[in-house]
Amino acid sequence: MPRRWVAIVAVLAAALVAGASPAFAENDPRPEGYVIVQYATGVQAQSADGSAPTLEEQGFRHVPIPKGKTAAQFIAELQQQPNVLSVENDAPIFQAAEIPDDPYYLRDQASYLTQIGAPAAWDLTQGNGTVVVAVLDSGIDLSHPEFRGRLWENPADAYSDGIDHDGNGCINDRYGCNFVSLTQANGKICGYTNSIHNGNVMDDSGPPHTANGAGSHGTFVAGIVGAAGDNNEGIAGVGWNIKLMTVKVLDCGSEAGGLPSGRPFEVAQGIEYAVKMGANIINLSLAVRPDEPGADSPAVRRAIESARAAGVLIVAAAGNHSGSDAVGTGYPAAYTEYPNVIAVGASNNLDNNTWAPYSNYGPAIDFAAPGDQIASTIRSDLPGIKVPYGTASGTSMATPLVSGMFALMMSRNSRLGLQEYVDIAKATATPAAPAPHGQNWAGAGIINIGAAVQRLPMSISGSALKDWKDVPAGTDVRAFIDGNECGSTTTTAFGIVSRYSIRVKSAAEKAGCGAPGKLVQLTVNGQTAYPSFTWGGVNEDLAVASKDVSSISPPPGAVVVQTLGSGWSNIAFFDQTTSPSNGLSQLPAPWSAAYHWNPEKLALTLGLGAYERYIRNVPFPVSDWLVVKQYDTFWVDAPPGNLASLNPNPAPGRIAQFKPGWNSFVYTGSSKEVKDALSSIAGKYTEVLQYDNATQKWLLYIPGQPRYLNDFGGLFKLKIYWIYMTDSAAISMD
Ligand SMILES: [Ca+2]
Ligand SMILES: [Ca+2]
Ligand SMILES: [Ca+2]
Repeated sequence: MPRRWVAIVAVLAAALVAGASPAFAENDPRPEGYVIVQYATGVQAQSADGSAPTLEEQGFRHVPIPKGKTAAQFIAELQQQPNVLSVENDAPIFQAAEIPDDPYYLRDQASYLTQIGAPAAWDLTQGNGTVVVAVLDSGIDLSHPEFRGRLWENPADAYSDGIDHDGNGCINDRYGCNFVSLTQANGKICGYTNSIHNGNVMDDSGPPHTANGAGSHGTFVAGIVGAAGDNNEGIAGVGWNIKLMTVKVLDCGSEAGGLPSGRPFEVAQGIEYAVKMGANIINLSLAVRPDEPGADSPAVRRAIESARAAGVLIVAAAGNHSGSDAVGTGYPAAYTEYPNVIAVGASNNLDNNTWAPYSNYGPAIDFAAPGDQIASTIRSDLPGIKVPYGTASGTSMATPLVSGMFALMMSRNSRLGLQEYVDIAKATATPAAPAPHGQNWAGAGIINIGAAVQRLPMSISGSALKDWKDVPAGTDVRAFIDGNECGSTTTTAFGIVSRYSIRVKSAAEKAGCGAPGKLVQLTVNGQTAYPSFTWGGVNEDLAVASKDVSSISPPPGAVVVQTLGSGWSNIAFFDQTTSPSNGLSQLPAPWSAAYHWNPEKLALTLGLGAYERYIRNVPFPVSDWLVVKQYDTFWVDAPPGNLASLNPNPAPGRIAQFKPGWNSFVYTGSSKEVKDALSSIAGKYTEVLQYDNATQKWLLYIPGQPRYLNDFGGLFKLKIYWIYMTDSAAISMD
């Protein structure tokens, strides 16, 4: 066992004994507190495949401290057990990082939201409902009009029958889950009766439990992130249309001062739940004083790691403790080793966004955001409330502005890596003025949501092809906008499928590059690739996935050249209708015969379809192919060489008629992927063949089978194809 923990336990135990209230402890069945025990399960913190095991799989348990024992005694007992890896008092208090500002008024938000560029961001995106922000707090007023249609829901367990339908460890968690464990304090003050994880996530922070009028912490934080905007009601959140997951990890306000509070294990479980249920961002407007023993919790660390493995961003308040001697950053914002933990300090937006004197500081701070007199939603069920809005100050208020920024960024481009969102937000932040203490309080600076959203790249991915066949790994793919190169990459191989993923710069990143409505043209190996793309407009996602692009060999020019091989060659006739003796005279000699497939000719043994033949210089009836028409195809045993014909320049709308069975035809449309060229007869053909005269090999295309199993992927202008039809049909070629 690491020696460090023993020391922490000793310090904690002394603190707890001093703070205990024995008058209630004797007969009260509710535990005074809990310890976090990690039992040996053999599960490593990081499994070999990179997936993170759950807290439970790692052996973490929340164990009530038994009656008549101090935390120190209980911990000492547990430490004697051979299967206990670690045990810690779950004592540090996460306090909501709010500075109450009573009474609540609806105030103008425009000043601070303009300072951080929110209106410019809304010009590009107002957020979309695929981005989920989990608010780990005191709950949310689910009935507040500003959250209508904006609450994340779990349809698999949207009941109230006491059964955990989806087996996720939380009963009837329709809107989220409540992880607050019963204690004597929250039992008395909040009226809690059990520690069962359930879907009761209504915000209960504030009066009548508190004396100072503070309350609605979770509802307030949620409104800053995602209250409905432009709805003629109350205030605007940063993201108007994102989804809010309600995870209750703070109680109603049972600690001194009436601010909602919780413990590390509850926060760890809340993080784990949010990750499991699909949150993209976790907002933690809460912090443990950095000087509190045990503030650094192994269970919270493991939960942060699982979030990181799942690509989930955790945006955490720096804390409001700087007025004390506790210089430093509150936990979990204080973790610097997890790139997915974003620590947020508060700026005083009423004074040029200088350091807000309550805001913790230190090396961990990544961003600052306005924290003073921020307007948001409050509980609509509080007594004496006329309008359910108010203002408040604190890093609790700055933090959801940052969460909202990331939610808008993810709405605008849903497929960037976490680090890129963070890097762009840092690159676009406004530098902050130094604070009197001289230490880092704002990280990269004051967030600029509009600049961050404007800078986001477009991302396009799929397979890179030439003539609808995969190109080799390492092939060059580039993006051009108005002739400016705005991105480049090379292909990678995924088995025998080529993959590309290109990041196309915005005009904010590189002049002349992407902006709404701009045409994005890709090239594969220097050749124009199709289709092209359009830079998305308002509320469109700049991430485009699974879009195959292909360069296409150019069609013949004035002269069509056909290659003859050493055996029988399959040749198309491009001149005007004539007799075979005349029309075939240009073939290199010597040759003996030409065979023309007629799908309607009765064959003696094979049913419909047979060859008509022209034996060189031998008349009817030995030769029964009497007329050679433009675009007829035939086989001939002429010697190897090239056959040049004038391009017939086929008019659009030419029809090819097909009969059941095999048909041979010259494709005269523009070169297209097979399925597109034959889309009008989809389901009526089962195979397409092409004969390569030079190698004397048949090339096969079967509709619906994977691209890499087909020998070719497109129909090309003025090439010969054989098609097997199950029905009569015709195609019209462009
Ligand atoms: Ca459930
Ligand atoms: Ca509103
Ligand atoms: Ca950080």
